[in-house]
Amino acid sequence: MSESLPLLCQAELGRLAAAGVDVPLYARGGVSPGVVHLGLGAFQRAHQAIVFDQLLRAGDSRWAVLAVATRSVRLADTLAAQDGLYAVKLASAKGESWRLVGSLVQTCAARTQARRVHAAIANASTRWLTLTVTEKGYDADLASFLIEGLRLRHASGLGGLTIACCDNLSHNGDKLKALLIHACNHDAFSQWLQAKCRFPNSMVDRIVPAATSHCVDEAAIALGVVDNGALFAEQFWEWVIGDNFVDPSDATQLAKAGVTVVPDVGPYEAAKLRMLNGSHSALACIGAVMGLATVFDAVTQPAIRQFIYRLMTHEVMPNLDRPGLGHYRDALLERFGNPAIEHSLHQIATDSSKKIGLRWVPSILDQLQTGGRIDHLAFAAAAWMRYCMGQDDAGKRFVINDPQAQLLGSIARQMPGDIDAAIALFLALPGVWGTALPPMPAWSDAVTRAGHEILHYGVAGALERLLAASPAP
Ligand code: CS2
Repeated sequence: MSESLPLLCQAELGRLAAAGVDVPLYARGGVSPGVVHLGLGAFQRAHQAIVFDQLLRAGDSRWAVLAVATRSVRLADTLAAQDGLYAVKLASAKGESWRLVGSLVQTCAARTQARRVHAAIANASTRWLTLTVTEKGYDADLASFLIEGLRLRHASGLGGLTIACCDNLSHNGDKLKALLIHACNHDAFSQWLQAKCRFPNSMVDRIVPAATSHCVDEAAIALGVVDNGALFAEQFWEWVIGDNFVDPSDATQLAKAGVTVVPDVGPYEAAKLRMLNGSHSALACIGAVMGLATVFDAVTQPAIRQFIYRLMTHEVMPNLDRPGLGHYRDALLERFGNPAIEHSLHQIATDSSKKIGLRWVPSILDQLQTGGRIDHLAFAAAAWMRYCMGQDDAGKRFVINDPQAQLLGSIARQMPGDIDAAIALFLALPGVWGTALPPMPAWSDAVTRAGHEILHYGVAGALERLLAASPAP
């Protein structure tokens, strides 16, 4: 069917608008981007790009984006063929709506067009540099790539940039700043970087599954165009950012578009990483070993839902400051249960070795320090180790996507033979638990116990036993 439909592009917008579709009507051609964004993933396109689209719709043309794909050249080309346009289907319990996003006025790929990106960073119209390159993306290569563009900017005598990390890292702006400063010599450029650029910390939130052909098919039906960049996302979104901008008036502009600008992002970021992302990682490992496919499939299992509820209530919330945590927890469970969002458990389990230290370890440490419960955190950790065996409880194999996949797989395969030794090896991996988690018998005993249960009874059986053993709710 879609073969006979036109490709989504600027020339189609008038017709779509006339048909009642929510489209961007601001001038897009020839606009000089004010934002250079690295990481053209689904998340940025359904989150930050929509905020900037909102600002552009309100008449502030400074938020047009040059979006740079850091991995796939193809996606940059796909979007360029559509004049940077794509549609997002936003779904909540109340219903669904489509929105066409126009803020990506240019797209390119870092791999093939590095000079273009560096020139854009050094362009007078550029005010912001934003990043979504995933947890594992913050390495020396990224630092030298950014520094090359920033050096050009400095050499041109231009002002600094607001450089915003929008990945799920704690103190993400501070970390990015430290990475860049560490990578340069102590010269005039590094002084400029420290004095003239700003690195706000931020908490970003919207559940956005990776794009599938399903999105393209639905967009064709709903909009009557071929949109090879179409996405699904939940209606809910949050962006809380530290009030730390090169241009202080950006705070007011962002607030107008629904962004929460605060002096200290800390409580929001900790709550989001530990409650949402921490639960996600637990759901992913437990659910995938049970042979389930999506977050919806997992959280609609009463035992898993109960587990996540208890994990958050007894082992995560006691250490957080964000106001209204009970409500936040209940809203999260509702978001996870959104039937319109097919969020793959294996997608979330991807790169777990880089996520656990941010999502579980702070709660583990706080609970150990206060003598609180850790049995659900330990169960999640043991489920991750079991996940690394690369097969579910019915024997179906799956691939481990992780920078340490080989090592993790080789340790996990020792579990059936010598579970205690394998768990000790997992717990000794410094890159996973960070230096923050010193060897602690209470923790290793709890994980080892959970590991024995999981191997002996299967994840579902072990979960029932855990729930039966601990007081309700
Ligand atoms: C998820 C996140 O893939 C993952 O690891 O936990 O992408 C999550 O969906 C977002 O952070 C929600 O804001």
